[in-house]
Amino acid sequence: MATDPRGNQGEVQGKDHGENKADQEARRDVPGVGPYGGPAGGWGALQAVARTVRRQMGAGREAIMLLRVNQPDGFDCPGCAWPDPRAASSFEFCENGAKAVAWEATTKRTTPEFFARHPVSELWRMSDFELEDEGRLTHPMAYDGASDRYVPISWDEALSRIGEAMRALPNADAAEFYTSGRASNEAAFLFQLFAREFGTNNFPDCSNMCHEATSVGLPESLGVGKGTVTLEDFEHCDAIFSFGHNPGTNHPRMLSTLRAAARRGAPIVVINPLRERGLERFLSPQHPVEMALGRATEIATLYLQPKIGGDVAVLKGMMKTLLALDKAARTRGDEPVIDHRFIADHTRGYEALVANLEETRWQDIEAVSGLSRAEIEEAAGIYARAKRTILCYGMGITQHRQGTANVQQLCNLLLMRGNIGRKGAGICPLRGHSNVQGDRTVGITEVPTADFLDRLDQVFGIRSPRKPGHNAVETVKAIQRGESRAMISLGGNFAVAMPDPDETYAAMRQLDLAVHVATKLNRSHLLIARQSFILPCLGRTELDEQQGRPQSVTVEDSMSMVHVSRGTLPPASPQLRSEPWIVAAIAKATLPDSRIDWDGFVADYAKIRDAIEAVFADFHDYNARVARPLGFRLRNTASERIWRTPSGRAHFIPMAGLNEDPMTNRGDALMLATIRSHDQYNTTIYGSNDRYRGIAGRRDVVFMNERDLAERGLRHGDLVDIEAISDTVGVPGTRVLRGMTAVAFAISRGSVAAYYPEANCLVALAHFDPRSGTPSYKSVPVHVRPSKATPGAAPDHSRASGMRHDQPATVPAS
Ligand SMILES: Nc1nc2c(c(=O)[nH]1)N[C@H]1C(S)=C(S)[C@@H](COP(=O)(O)OP(=O)(O)OC[C@H]3O[C@@H](n4cnc5c(=O)[nH]c(N)nc54)[C@H](O)[C@@H]3O)O[C@H]1N2
Ligand SMILES: Nc1nc2c(c(=O)[nH]1)N[C@H]1C(S)=C(S)[C@@H](COP(=O)(O)OP(=O)(O)OC[C@H]3O[C@@H](n4cnc5c(=O)[nH]c(N)nc54)[C@H](O)[C@@H]3O)O[C@H]1N2
Ligand SMILES: [Mo]
Repeated sequence: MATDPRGNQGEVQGKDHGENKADQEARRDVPGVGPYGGPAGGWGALQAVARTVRRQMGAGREAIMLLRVNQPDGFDCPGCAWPDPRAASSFEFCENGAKAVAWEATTKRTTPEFFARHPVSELWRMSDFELEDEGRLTHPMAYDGASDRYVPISWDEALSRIGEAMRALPNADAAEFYTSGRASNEAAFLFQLFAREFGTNNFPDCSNMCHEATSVGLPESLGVGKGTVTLEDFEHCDAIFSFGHNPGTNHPRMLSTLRAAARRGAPIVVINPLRERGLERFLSPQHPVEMALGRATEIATLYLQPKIGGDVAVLKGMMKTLLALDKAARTRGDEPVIDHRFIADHTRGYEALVANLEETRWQDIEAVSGLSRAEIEEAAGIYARAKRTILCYGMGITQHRQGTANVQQLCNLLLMRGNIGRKGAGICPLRGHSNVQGDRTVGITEVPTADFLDRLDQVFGIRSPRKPGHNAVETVKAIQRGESRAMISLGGNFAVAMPDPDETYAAMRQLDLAVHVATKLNRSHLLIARQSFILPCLGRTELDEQQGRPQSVTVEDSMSMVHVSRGTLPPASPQLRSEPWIVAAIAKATLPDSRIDWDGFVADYAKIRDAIEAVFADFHDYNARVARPLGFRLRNTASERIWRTPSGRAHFIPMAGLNEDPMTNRGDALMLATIRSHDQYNTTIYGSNDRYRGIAGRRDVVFMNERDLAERGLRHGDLVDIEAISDTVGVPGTRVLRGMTAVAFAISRGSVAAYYPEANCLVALAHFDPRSGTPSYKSVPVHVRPSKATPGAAPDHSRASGMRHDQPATVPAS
């Protein structure tokens, strides 16, 4: 579709910002909503950091600390999994990385006195923002039913009660071990070792809600479950394609890489239903001259806005174009457009793909994608001319009912021109949490391979269970059925991150035991089980000393680089323990006859790395290699054109039809994507601005195309209700989000977007990709109607969370 340029002009209209004149005439004044005119980055980014830092830490501490982010001798940024540049000689400025660090290193504290003042029923009414904004947890706490409060408990007593409750479970599979992707390799390895010695493979983890479609899709296509490119490849590529991710907000350091590519003239093609500022223009705070002159770099050469869920149609259209271009080239006697040599030598399934493409009609491609054939051919032309292409993607690809198939169509496109396994080319899934990839590598998976379990058993003399465990959705189901009775969470905010709070919250309240290893208080901790514990842990930024010696941990970024992270700040409280310490302590309390030397591991984390190396061959010389300034890269066979698939070749895997969600495209339904604002980290809400989308001081908005509004008799600024169309996802029940404000936005026809986690109440638990279990957070069929909510009614935190709407913005608009 042709895009509405609104959102590209003028300034954000916040409390103290005027609105651009033309816009004022074009539409009415909606508080906290206005176009954003600047590029991504720039002075606004610096100001936003300064404010967050001041609010969380006062002044002083931050400078030294921020300088240590992503430095060889500092801690790994908890912000995202984008890799560090090779020459990490100077601090790479990143607004959202700085916010993440400031949020953890805050001087605010959630103390036992705070818990004494507020019963859980009262905490429940606080917003997610307010809960975490109390600051760092300081003491182990246990829930006391008589007073409806969390009360302080000693580590010894907490551990002994947890151990006892774990041993009282009817069987090992009644326990769930949740991991959020911040845990280090060391903590995660001990966690999976404990669970497997205990006897289960129940590892729901944040990856199940995130890149699971990648972890399932890529191995079938390429024989590895990870991206194939390195940062260096970006210096050599001739084109970059970006599908369904928003780096300006979620991987801000990637903008420097995109900027460099754009400056050397490499075309960047964006496929995204929303106009995202970071993909359009970027003003680098790293470059003083650029900043002083306000000279932003244009990022996207071609920005296509398909309908939500239209990517397969776009990809098939591009591949169809390649077939036609190839035919034409060969008729002319020119160099072929398709790499037939590569296909013959390295792949399987090409004929089936061609047949599938030939039977796909352009009129269907246009209808499903919402793009014209000419637009898709333009994108395909750029791809056909580039010798080396990198394709990047995020949640806009994975979080659909056919997320896995979606990922595989990306591989098909790349394989057609041999764009895997050579310099300057490859696939680049943008991972979420800073160590989500590493956690997987060291064994956090509900479907472990037999080889890995054999090796684990051999090294530790244990007998790991062979039965596959639960992923995140299966965990909720198992709890609902009463089969799972306990959950230990290594970080995260499981219940708020999952779909359908009505179902998920109720399930969590049925547990016998809930243990939360956490840095900050969140809503999951308030879903009280028969016994509930909060165990406060050290964060990345903090010094971790064991037996008087400072310890470091290791993490793996999105490009398989493993490196050291060492905290430097004094711990937020003397009662904090490290994650490896806590995991080992729970293991000892649960398994008195354990065969594992937990104390030895905790005394020296290098021993944990030795154990990881003993189990995984790819970690050879782990301690030595990780000691190098930038660490080392784990082997990625696909990037060497070694295909670890059953056939020993890369596979073209066609998908039937074009619809990423065959059950849900219906009549006048709109398709809703739940997305992140610029002021949040998943369920952690830093503030209520979404600067690049022109939103200030609120989160209760739904982004809509102007014509979709008009068709429904709605206007920009109207109060609306969003109702999920339940029968199409095969689940009964009503899911409504009331009292949202409709915002006219540069989003494709038929598509709407609202913020996660507020909109999670619209996502049915049963609506997920059956191949990977990834919830369809990005394709919820909905109706949008005039609201039945009472204007000014208090927001309902029993389901929707986030910022209180009547509360002033934490951070004023910038
Ligand atoms: N500051 C910050 N950084 C983060 C996070 C954070 O919350 N805050 N979260 C971290 C985590 S865990 C993750 S997984 C990543 C997430 O990073 P992203 O993958 O960027 O995540 P989302 O904000 O969910 O948005 C995805 C993008 O997909 C687009 N989209 C929606 N539906 C479709 C579709 O059908 N097709 C296409 N092509 N695009 C679509 C949306 O418009 C949006 O631009 O970021 C990580 N980094
Ligand atoms: N609707 C919708 N839902 C989604 C998504 C979406 O796009 N739309 N995205 C999904 C994705 S991609 C993901 S990854 C999940 C995220 O799901 P999670 O990873 O479970 O959620 P987070 O919000 O990252 O977790 C925040 C909490 O982690 C704890 N924490 C922070 N740092 C540390 C630490 O160092 N150690 C420990 N132990 N705890 C710590 C704090 O207590 C904080 O409250 O959400 C998913 N849910
Ligand atoms: Mo994620």
